[in-house]
Amino acid sequence: MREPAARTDSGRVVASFGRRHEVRDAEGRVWACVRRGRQQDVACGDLVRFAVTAPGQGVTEGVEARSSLLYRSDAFRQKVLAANADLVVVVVAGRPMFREILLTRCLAAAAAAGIEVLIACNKQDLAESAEAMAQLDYYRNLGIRVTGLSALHGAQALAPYLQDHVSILVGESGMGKSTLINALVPDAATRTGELSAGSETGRHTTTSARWYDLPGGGAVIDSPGMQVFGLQHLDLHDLEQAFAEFAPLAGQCRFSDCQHGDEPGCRLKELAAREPRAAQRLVWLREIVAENRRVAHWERPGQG
Ligand SMILES: Nc1nc2c(ncn2[C@@H]2O[C@H](COP(=O)(O)OP(=O)(O)OP(=O)(O)O)[C@@H](O)[C@H]2O)c(=O)[nH]1
Ligand SMILES: [Mg+2]
Ligand SMILES: [Zn+2]
Repeated sequence: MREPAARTDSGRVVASFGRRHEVRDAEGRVWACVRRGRQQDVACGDLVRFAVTAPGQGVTEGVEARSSLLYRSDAFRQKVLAANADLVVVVVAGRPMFREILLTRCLAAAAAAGIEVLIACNKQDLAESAEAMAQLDYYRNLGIRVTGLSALHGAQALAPYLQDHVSILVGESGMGKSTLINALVPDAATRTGELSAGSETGRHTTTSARWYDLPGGGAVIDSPGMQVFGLQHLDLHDLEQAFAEFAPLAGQCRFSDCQHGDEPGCRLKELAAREPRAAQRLVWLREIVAENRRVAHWERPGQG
């Protein structure tokens, strides 16, 4: 008699925590899975195949080809944020005031991953949001969509952007990503209430990415707030293309290998001389390049 084949199943990764992840199968059952040893990273949003090892448990054997992959990377490791998303919503706010350098890095990561972006300026009920919205005019003029809303008073303003998309909310801690999820997804509240590791602070900081189906169609992924956003996987050419004001100028400097530093005839510096915000963003772009020079060659993760 032959051994019965080991049972395998497939599903969507709805939460990921390092080597462990939760996979939801076609019947809606959730499996606690672990990836094999040195296998590639598994991201929230991935479609995976897994071998059943025990009731409710499995080992992930393979990841289906991804339509997109958003990740950040530093000198030591890459961190996959979400797979198969087609919209990155960068959540900012006026209190605490968002840091523009992180917004810039989030936008660059999304552009490099080929994913549409939306900037959601939350906490419009607070007076400080006027200053935040004013700062965002520059991005609006670059053609990036910006919307203001207050998660505490409902997230309806966001719903039309999210409908039928797979979106990921990213941004600094405390901007209101999880509060937005709670406003958008009726039964989410119980699950966003996890306390942070330093739970004596009583703050409900999100510690892992999690997928939520939207009642009207589509899904939205909550993600942990970030302090830093490494872009070691992007080279100068990628970055030129990922900064909307510089992309049209790329390749037009006098020297074809221009680093946009002290070289004469630099088109990016010419723009920076006219536009202070572009000057600031060019400094940030060059900082990323300098960071990347300090580390060895970085392997890009595959698209699946
Ligand atoms: N006034 C005001 N406060 C808000 C609004 N949205 C969220 N907050 C508050 O901002 C704080 C942080 O909200 P969270 O939703 O936990 O922020 P987060 O972006 O998920 O933070 P991390 O999980 O740490 O990344 C909470 O105290 C919320 O009540 C808003 O629209 N207006
Ligand atoms: Mg959160
Ligand atoms: Zn140049």
